[in-house]
Amino acid sequence: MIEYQNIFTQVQARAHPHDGVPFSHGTWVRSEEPFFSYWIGKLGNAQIGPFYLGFLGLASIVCGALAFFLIGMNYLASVNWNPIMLVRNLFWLSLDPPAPKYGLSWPPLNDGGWYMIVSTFLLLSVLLWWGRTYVRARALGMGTHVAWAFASAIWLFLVLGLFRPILMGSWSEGVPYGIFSHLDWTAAFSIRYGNLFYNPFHALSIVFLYGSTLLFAMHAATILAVTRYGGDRELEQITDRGTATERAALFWRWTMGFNATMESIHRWAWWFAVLTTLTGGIGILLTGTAVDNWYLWAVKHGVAPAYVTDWSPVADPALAAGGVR
Ligand code: 07D
Repeated sequence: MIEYQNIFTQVQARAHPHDGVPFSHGTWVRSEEPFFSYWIGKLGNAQIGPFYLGFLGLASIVCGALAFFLIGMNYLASVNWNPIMLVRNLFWLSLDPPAPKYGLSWPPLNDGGWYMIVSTFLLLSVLLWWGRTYVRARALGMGTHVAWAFASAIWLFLVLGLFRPILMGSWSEGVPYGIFSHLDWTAAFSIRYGNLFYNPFHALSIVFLYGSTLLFAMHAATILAVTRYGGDRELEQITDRGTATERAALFWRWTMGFNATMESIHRWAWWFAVLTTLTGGIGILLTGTAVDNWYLWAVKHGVAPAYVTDWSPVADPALAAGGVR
């Protein structure tokens, strides 16, 4: 029994490679002979292939690779085409959006034009991959839950790079493509708009992000704890429930007073994950468009206390030069 435990399963059950369920309406066919990898089997299913890459997948990979390549070439150009400097400065290099003076017009190539081209390919790549998740799910006769969860992440991605810049009237509002530069952008964005912690949608997004990790840990731990009763064999748990599910449910009834069901736990997980980026996107869309300073917004609405200037040693940021009232 002890040998049959994942995630480090010692015994790998091997049968003939499985081609997968038949499907009719694919653009192309599944290709390549499937093979087994012992090490991949340590993490999940040991079988690799056969592969399916339809038009959407291939077009997405081409667009994504182009974006990646163009970012790399811009990095190289910025270090005078010196590959050593590319590696040494990799984390500091950045492909930046155009300057504010260009507004929503198309900037010259070396002044944000490459950024716009890369953004276009990146957007195409992400949207095409979304199409692939939708179409493949349909071809398998599945629901499209994965596609809609992915759409929630794409919503935040679009707010950051497309919708908000348009509402602000400038492509310069976009996020730079660089390791440290995007971190700096994030910190500067928070400070510019009066500390993002006071943005209630940022707070909600964190609730769902942290909530997702908590739910994921609880669900994963519960199922692993009942694998000895077959709890991880989902099919059997539905057709012949045995004692694993009941134990798992009872455990939470005893410790928490409430239990999710085998189905509802996945709905909880789906909603928590989806709401992270859904609420996040709303928060970013409101920033700079409807609200210019989240701290002052919070004071105005009684969420945060105002600075009491007669005894507080801290200067009221609203009174600082450039402070927005
Ligand atoms: C970013 C969007 C989907 C991505 C997609 C991917 C490719 C790549 C690559 C070809 C993740 C497309 C791209 C496939 C292709 C190549 C090369 C999803 C994304 C589709 N925050 N904060 C959040 C916390 C602070 C700030 C969310 C915590 C500070 C800003 C989340 C803390 C400041 C923004 C969160 C904290 C600040 C956020 C992100 C603590 C300054 C956002 C959720 C403990 C640092 C974003 C509303 C997510 C947002 C966001 C957490 C602090 C700034 C909940 C825990 C105060 C500007 N923050 N944050 O899933 O939605 O992202 O805000 O301090 O824009 Mg924050």
